[in-house]
Amino acid sequence: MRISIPKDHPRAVSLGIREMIVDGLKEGLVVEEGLIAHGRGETFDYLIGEKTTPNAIMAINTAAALLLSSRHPVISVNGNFAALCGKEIIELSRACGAPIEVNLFYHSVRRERVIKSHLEKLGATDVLGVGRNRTATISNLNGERKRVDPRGIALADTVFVPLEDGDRTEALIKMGKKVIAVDLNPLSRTAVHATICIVDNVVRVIPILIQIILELKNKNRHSLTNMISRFDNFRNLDESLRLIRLGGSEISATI
Ligand code: PTJ
Repeated sequence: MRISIPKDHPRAVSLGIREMIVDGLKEGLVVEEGLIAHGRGETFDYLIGEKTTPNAIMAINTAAALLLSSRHPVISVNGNFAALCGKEIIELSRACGAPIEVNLFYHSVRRERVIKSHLEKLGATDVLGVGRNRTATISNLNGERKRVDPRGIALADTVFVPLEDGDRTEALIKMGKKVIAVDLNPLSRTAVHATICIVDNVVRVIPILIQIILELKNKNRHSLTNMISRFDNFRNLDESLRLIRLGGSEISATI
């Protein structure tokens, strides 16, 4: 039985997000290991003050520019992302014209289908990477995640990969693709290897990303390219670490 979280509870938002993951587990979207991954994310979220930092905004701006200037951007969806951002994934796909592809670390055909139908119920029309459609291969990668859809990740020049587990980002980069990651842990392999890592909670990132994409939509290619070339992923990650170190007592007093 679930107790209802009082709205004025100081940690109501964080506890609410936690419940979305637990609901996702019950619906078969999320694996048990996804709860542990979420807990790791919560820790880093606590350390950055559970808010979108100025350097995360800079990374989101650059990610929007990259998605808009890519020929074949693709949004990769795993269990946690589907549970936390179902409706927003579809809005993001529409805003930047990127297809949605399911790609799972703890792969099962059943969960692939549950995620697909969850997204379809929310309005998605063509969810890639499900069942027999996974006929292409990502080189330099072991496990089920190497099997991808030839119309999606295989063809993509840019792959958007929230809550990633590291080695796939490296493999995609080795294939010459650009990777936009969303990872609360600025020390993770994903964060370090991605073209752009947004160090923030995916729940906060996606609505801001959609809004910025809509604002940048009429910009010409030259100004988008300029925005991308000004971004330095390592410097941005360093800034996240600096804010974590600075936060200390100031953050713990507020959350
Ligand atoms: O659905 P599957 O089978 O593809 O599995 C998905 C998980 C997330 C379980 C799998 O990819 C995994 O084990 O990931 P890791 O290696 O635990 O990495 C997840 C990363 O996401 C960690 O660095 C966390 O800090 C980060 N993270 C967790 N929750 C969030 C997050 N980053 C942004 N927003 C979050 N809400």
